[in-house]
Amino acid sequence: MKEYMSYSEEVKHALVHDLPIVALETTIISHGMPYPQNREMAIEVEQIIRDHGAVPATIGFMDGKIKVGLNASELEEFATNKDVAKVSRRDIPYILSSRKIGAATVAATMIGAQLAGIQMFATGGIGGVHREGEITWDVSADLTELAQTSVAVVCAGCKSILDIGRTLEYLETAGVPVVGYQTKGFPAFYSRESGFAVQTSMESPEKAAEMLSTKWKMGLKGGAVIANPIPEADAIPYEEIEQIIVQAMHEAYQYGISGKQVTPFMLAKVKELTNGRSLEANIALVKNNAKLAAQIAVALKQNGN
Ligand code: PSU
Ligand code: MN
Repeated sequence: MKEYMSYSEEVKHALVHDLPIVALETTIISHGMPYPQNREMAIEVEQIIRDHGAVPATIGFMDGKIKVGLNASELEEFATNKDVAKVSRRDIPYILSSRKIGAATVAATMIGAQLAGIQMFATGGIGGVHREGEITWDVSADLTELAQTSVAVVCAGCKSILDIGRTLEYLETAGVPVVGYQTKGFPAFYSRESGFAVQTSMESPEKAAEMLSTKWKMGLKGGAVIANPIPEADAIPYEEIEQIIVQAMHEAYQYGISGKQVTPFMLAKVKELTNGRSLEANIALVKNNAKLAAQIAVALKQNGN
């Protein structure tokens, strides 16, 4: 396995000295946002993690390696290269053996993080059960990954382009804790509320770290979702974004978009229909999640994890 891993100097140093580390995904950079906002977001998010006492490890696939920690030119490559594949669990063997460039989804980032010994991961939103998933069977591999890989994901819930109720049902069946950070409701990415409740609510990073460390000490494998609502000032009201999402879904259907193209198509469409406001909200919530993930990572190390 070691032959497939490659670490940045910063991450190598952190691993040797047992410092808190927060993993970050590359799909959000290559397929989730346009250039140059994607590169700026990636750089700023890494800095927020450092400012809160942890070390960032942005994960992607390049030259037959899982890169854990990217340098500036590698990051630029993920932000600009149009041929970056979107890599989830099933795509990892091919992307490594073909030595192509691939962006890691939540699922693939969790795999890379676990292989590197990283327990915390910050992103925007997780994938889930798509609307009409009972017909299309479009259920993100992020969910099966959360069931088996022991990495906690801090996110702003998931978008209502997904069927949030069924996504939460799936996570319950799979035994994945879903924790609301200072909230009793599961957030819907652009909006602070989805109308669905979380299983449990935590008031501090320390409490969240305690729960995670208990889970893993018990030998209960798998991840957890730490759902952190978008800051009030950046939120878009649910009803407003809902209409736009429905319109974007109609267009996706008309164009025959399917499979792994669905999420990137929807993200770009929603941005267009909100005149860029959705992108601003997206950037704000990722930053907010990076801060919380760093705080939990620090607390986990203080608990001896
Ligand atoms: N949701 C977002 N932004 C994203 C993604 C999801 O709000 O960028 C990305 C993540 O990388 C996630 C992936 O893991 O899309 C899920 O894709 P799919 O539904 O094809 O599994
Ligand atoms: Mn899918």
